[in-house]
Amino acid sequence: MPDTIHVLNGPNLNLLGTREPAIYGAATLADVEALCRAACESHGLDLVFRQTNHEGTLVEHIQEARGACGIVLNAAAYTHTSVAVRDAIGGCGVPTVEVHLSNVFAREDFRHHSYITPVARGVICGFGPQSYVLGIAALAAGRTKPA
Ligand code: CA2
Repeated sequence: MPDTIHVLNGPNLNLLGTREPAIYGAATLADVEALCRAACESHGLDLVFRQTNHEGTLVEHIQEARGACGIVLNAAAYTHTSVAVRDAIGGCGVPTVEVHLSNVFAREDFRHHSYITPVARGVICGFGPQSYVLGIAALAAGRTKPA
């Protein structure tokens, strides 16, 4: 468990690669998972990769990551709305990198505010699926080595 990264995805990300390719690219969520799996393998880490369209389920996925070495979180629209997701991250004690496929700061004003950022270790956005790979690398680099 301490050598596991949880990559958690929020609403509508199951549709990746099927619509809005100009914003989100052509990769599917399965493609993103494959990239994350390869990145974790290269760092000697196990991967749990999950997606949900439901806020409460995302909170449960965060709670279930307790004891992991890190969370890479794309909370999608809940980034901009959810105190519950923020509280779950703040309370779980797992270093979390907030990621976004798109550059949220180059988009609508309502995407400039994140409830997650204040409780995240850092934020990576705008690099498509590579945002996830960079998030995994950041967590692997900051990992406490076992004694
Ligand atoms: O850029 C990101 O990764 C976002 O987290 C994606 C969210 C958006 O609400 C955030 O502001 C930024 C939206 C995910 C919806 O993904 C879709 C993918 C294909 C088709 C429709 C939606």
